[in-house]
Amino acid sequence: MTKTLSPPARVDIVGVPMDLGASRRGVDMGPSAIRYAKLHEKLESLGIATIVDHGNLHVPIRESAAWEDSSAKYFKVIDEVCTQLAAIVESAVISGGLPIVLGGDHSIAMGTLAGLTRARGAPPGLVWVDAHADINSPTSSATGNVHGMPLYFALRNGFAQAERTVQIGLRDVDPAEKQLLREFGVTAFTMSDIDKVGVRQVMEAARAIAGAQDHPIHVSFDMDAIDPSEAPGTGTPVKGGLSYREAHLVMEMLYDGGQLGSLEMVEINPIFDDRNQTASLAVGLVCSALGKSIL
Ligand SMILES: [Mn+2]
Repeated sequence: MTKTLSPPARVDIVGVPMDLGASRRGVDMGPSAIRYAKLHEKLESLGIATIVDHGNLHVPIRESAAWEDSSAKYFKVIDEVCTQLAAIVESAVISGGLPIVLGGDHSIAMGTLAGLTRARGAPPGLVWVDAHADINSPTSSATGNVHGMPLYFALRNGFAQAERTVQIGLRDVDPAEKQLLREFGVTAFTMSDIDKVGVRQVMEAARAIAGAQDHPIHVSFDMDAIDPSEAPGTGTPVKGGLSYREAHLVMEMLYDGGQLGSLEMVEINPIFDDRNQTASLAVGLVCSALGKSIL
């Protein structure tokens, strides 16, 4: 490693209390849970000089929002919030900040990726850490839940490029999604791949693919990628996920690569959590991605 690395000088935090993309409610409390887990204090302790917290975006509540379309429920409302999120992310990047987006369900990734793409004129390299592929289209989705579709829309709308998109941690993928992953040409490392070669080799490949041509890398981290024994506070838990240390190694290796440009932590559901441990883990992972090391 020849690069001299240091934590970013400025980060821009924005919370998106969105739960319209999911069936199980409660992820709208994710941004509060992450802040209560001392996000600010821990970022300060890394030596980050400027921490700008934009607060939470306004997200209409389910009781007053309309479904409109059962193949992509609440899409219009979600899209409106994503437009606001994109504007904040775009201006944060232009101001020299590293955006940290706090979810909320994973549908908000559409807004984050749109903002990053507008700010830089090209989509970021994308490392998508998740138990699920989130690449359903409204026609392939069995549920109509938009949090299962953000990668589909990001790829289709040009806010992500398949050849620089890597998924890590998959273990629950719909048959139609397998087809869509192949059609788009997204690289996917399943939990089985991690079992066979380990996180280190997977992350070396992921950095090479997502970080090709020196593009900044965005990590979109769904907490359900982690094993439910470590991250119980999530709406769609699946057994056999990343261990505590594997999850940290993913983030540490993104920092070591020197190309991390933004991150989002999504799908934290305090209703299912145990004493806020999932949000605390999310804060620890953010710190690992931004340069916290053991020694
Ligand atoms: Mn997801």
